[in-house]
Amino acid sequence: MTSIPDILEELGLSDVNAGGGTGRWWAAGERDRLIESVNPATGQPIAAVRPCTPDDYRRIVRDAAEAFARWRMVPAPKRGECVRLIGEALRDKKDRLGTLVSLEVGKIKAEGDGEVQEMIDMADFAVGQSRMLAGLTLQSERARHRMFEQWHPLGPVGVITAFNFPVAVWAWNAFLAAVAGDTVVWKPSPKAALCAIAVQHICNRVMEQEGWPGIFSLFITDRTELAQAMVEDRRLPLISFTGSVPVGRQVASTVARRLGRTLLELSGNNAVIVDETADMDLAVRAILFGAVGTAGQRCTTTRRLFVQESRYEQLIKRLVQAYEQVHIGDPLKDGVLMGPLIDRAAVEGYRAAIDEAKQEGGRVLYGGRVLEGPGFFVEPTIMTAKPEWPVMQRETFAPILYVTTYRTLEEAIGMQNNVPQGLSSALFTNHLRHSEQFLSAAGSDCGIANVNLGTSGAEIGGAFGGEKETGGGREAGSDAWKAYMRRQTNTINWGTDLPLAQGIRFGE
Ligand code: UN1
Repeated sequence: MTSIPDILEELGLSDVNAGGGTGRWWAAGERDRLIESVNPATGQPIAAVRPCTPDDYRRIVRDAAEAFARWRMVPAPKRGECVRLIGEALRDKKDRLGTLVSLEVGKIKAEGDGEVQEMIDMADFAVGQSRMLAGLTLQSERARHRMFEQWHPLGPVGVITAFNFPVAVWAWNAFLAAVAGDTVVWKPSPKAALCAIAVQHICNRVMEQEGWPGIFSLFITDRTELAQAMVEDRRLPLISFTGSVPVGRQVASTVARRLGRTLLELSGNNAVIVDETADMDLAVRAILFGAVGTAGQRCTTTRRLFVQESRYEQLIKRLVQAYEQVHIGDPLKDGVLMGPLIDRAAVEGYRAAIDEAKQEGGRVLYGGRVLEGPGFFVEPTIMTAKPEWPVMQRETFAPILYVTTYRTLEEAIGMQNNVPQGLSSALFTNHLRHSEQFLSAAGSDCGIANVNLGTSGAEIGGAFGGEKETGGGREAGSDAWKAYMRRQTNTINWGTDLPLAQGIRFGE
């Protein structure tokens, strides 16, 4: 494998002086404090990054606001052309950037590369969207009046992302925002600062070549008060936040206080239902990917499994066999399916959830142990559990799958919906009526509902997001672009009279 310094250099992080596995990122920023980027597979630092100061923050937002004043007047298809070139640059760097994602957050290489592919797909989507930021023409009730709507750029927007999708989630937001005419201030997770710096470099090199510096900017901090300043900042009309429910609640109330807009992608607690007619091969593969993929650290991870009681024995037997084949280890090694959790705290969260479920009376059917040695590795785990237990009601960001049996589909859908979160859901069935029931108004209450495929691994073409405590936001495909623009209703009177709406006569 190429060394860490090589990878950093090839990604244009030449300022990172990485020697012996440890490096430093010397940018503007706090002189005396560094944020260490740690490889979760070894527990060793990769590089250290200087966080932004309050002064840096003020400058970043001032510049983003100034750049917005110019960018909003560039025709949208021209903005799309910049994003097209960014997509090309990402294609060129896919392998290297995918490796950096693996190194910094512990995803297996296929998933690190997959995340970069998700950025590329998003760039392509945004390029097309740049010619389709269309408003409606509406029918005026007044003669010789034309009524229509237009979508205008919104402003500099704030994007706060989590460690688990350190590059793709920014792209969902940033590429749509950019074609919409917004500038983007990105606060990445401090646990994935290198990925953010690398992406920022790749994109900004393109933007500078095209004569558009300052459209994307990066604000790295691990200080709550600085993140809070960003969320409170009236110059950012939209804050897009991906993370936990407790932090999302704070973001939402802070932004609501200034009557700004939020786009929230918060916790999921996603379930798979396997009915009596399900194709077991499909179900087992989908559950394995959904529950074990990314070491259970996706917001779409399968955390709950409801099995029709007649299929329970068979499904558990096959799942355990599949889990036994999962190689855990260095995420960059061929054949490894599960890398580490992000840090020690995540390992403690895993341990605590398993202990709590055991105390309630849950049985471990597979796994359940923290692995010795360097790095933050755990076993993927299957446990029996009851849906009302608090541990099954909340999202633990780890590969723990809770299993419960059911008799009727109504019962299964009821249990599935009876949690505070509402992101993703899936039913495995060959029964037409079950499928329709699951997708009906009385079916799954989630933002994503799938039949015969799992809860995770959504493609970017659909709107991504969920209901209830998941926050209600929609990102990526469909009409998610509207969140980054302001709608204006326009009426033009081309007549010589001034008829009033609702037939009102005034002073005539
Ligand atoms: C996330 O975990 O924050 O659907 C996003 C998926 C990915 C995105 C997950 N495309 O699993």
